[in-house]
Amino acid sequence: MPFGEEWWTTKIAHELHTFIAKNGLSDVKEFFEAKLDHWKHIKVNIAITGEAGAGKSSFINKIRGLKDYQPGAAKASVETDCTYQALQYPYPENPNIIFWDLPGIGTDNFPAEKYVEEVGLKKYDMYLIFMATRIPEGISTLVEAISSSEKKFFFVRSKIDLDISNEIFSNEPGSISREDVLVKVRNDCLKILGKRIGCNEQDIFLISSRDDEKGEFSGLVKAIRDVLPTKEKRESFILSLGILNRLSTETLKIIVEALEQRIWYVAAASAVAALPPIPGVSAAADIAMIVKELKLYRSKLGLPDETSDTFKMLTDTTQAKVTIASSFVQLATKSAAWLAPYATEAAAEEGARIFLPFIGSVIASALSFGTTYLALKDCLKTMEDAALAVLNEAAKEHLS
Ligand SMILES: Nc1nc2c(ncn2[C@@H]2O[C@H](COP(=O)(O)OP(=O)(O)OP(=O)(O)O)[C@@H](O)[C@H]2O)c(=O)[nH]1
Ligand SMILES: [Mg+2]
Repeated sequence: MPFGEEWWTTKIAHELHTFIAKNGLSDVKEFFEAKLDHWKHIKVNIAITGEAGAGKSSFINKIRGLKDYQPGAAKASVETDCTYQALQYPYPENPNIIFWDLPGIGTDNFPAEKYVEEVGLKKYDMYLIFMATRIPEGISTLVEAISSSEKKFFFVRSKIDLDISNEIFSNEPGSISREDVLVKVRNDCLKILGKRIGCNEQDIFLISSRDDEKGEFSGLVKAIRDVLPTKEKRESFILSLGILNRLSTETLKIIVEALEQRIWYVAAASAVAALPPIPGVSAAADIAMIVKELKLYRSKLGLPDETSDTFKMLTDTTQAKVTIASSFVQLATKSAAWLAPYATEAAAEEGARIFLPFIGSVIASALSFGTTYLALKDCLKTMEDAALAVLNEAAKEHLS
């Protein structure tokens, strides 16, 4: 099914019908355009809590793409309990995504009962409970309170890089791997947490805020996305990720998924306007909207600018991939003729016709819809391949 089908059965289709019933067909384009920008206005509140000194502030800086010493970073320090009140740290790329650096639990300042009362747990979308070398005091009280608010939480065992170095140092060379250490630490956590609060393996993430490769940082990003309560919050969280967090293949895939889900909206918005067909293409398309979306792909996938030092350090093959991927934006800006092959493909697809009864009432041209859809899908794939090639080179560089 080239055009997917899931979309029409979701609540968006229902919303669209309601919108048309109320406003008629003339503003349908605005409906889709508003959907495309909606994620920028959605608030996501993520609470970071747990053991004092476990690495909460460092994680907040890491996920926001900031170094501990940079302006706006959360204060990270070897002194324990350096966070005394709930402080908010918005994403640099979207101030609506806020990480709340809560005080460490179980210190003299914050015994568990007082803690739950003071931090006001209900206002957050989900919780990360940090621990380092021990299970935080008062954890059962905290978990009970979070569970009763029907929100999701994960345990985060940070500083896994230190465990890996320590185990490698204490064992015969080559006898213990990163994976062995992860299994060992996870089992240790499970033994204590499982007994105390009935926690499962998939609720625990072992991370390093120093070194992505050593822990499960991208797995945690994906898990946070999956437990956010609405599709809008999930989209907003992923599309707002800082540049540093695009530096893993797993995270890149998650971002591509979020971008793919937008293609229906762009294709529909581009096709409802009843624009005159582009000469030589036979279909119509809203070029300004397509260019805007292609620019979003380029920035969200972190494709390096061709004048940047990063680009100059790439191999010829990867440079060529990045150049082709980036050229879509210029191509689309200069002339719409590049859409012609997609229009031919769309005309040959049965998929668009299946949706004609619905499309016919809303969209001026199913052919325009199919053309934009296939063009964006292809461009996104090419940009993803280029971004992966850049990542692979960066990984090789890191290892050498
Ligand atoms: N090696 C390593 N050190 C870390 C990691 N995360 C944090 N640290 C260090 O651990 C110390 C405490 O980290 P913080 O981020 O301040 O811990 P916190 O949980 O915010 O502490 P409080 O706010 O006092 O509760 C700092 O020296 C950090 O640099 C990690 O993943 N790996
Ligand atoms: Mg802190």
